[in-house]
Amino acid sequence: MASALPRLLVTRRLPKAVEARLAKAYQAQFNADDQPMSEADILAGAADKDALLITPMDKSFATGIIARLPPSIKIVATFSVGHEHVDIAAARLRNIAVTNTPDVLTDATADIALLLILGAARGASWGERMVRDDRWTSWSPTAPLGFDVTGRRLGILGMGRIGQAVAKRAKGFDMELHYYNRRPVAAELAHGARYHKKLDDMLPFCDFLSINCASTPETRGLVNDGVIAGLPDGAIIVNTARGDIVDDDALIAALNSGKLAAAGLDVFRNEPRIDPRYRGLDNVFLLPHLGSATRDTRIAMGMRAVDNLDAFFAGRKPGDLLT
Ligand code: 8YV
Repeated sequence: MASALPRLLVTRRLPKAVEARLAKAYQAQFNADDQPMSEADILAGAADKDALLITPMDKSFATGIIARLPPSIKIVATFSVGHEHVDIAAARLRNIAVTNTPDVLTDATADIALLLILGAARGASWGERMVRDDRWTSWSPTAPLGFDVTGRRLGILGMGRIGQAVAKRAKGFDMELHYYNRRPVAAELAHGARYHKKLDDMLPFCDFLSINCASTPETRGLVNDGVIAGLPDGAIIVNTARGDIVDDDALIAALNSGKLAAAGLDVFRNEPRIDPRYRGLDNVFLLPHLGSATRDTRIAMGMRAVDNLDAFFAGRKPGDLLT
């Protein structure tokens, strides 16, 4: 007799505990070798399924696959807070529910923003390479030198959950905090940060600019030549949000000219095939999209995605419904 469990395609390997829970409650097809699935693979796997559990690397959900999904698909759960890779309007048209995984990765991602601030300012990348490559020949009072973090000014672009968690941490470094957001947040969530109604108004106050907004049509390419020009000379930009919010040409030119002292980047346009020019720069601290990459956080993200699926198939509204 056919199982009555909902049929689910999972496009990437997930933490063991998450797959174990899915295996009990779903007729789940897992991606055993964890190779990213092509659009054709996903369509083939979706053919007899009720649900899909995807990740931000499944970019075809923003570029037309939703219209071609079989009618059996009722819900797409993404293992991420970001959902720029899912065409929500197309899902609505097909009456397909879409969910994400907010909250559970806020702290881990904010921790990485602080790591980028410290790493970019203090030269963690060149320092580490100097030690590894055996190029550390003597201690010197004058070189190599980085920049202070404590007591300096931080501008937060996007004061959602992660931006707020960055502010909370930066307060511990006695930073003077500023933020730009479409709307001001409640005072207790701002951690003393001063609100700027316009991004341009905040820029002169940013010794550091932390990008924490979602990638949307409005924010793509937002950090461009003009925005960088508005920052104080020697400012530092860090990005834990999405690579496409930054104009790579503008950022790289400013890092080369010295307009910006440094940058810390955890996310990139077209990652993992990043703009190769970043690799040649000494004043960048680069990480491979580690924002949520802790064992506990990835389990929590998976469990959150399963909670959403469970709610949906139990006839309840999923907690993180986007449609
Ligand atoms: C993860 C992220 O790398 O949640 C997001 O939007 O960018 C990161 O937490 C990603 O979700 C892994 O699937």
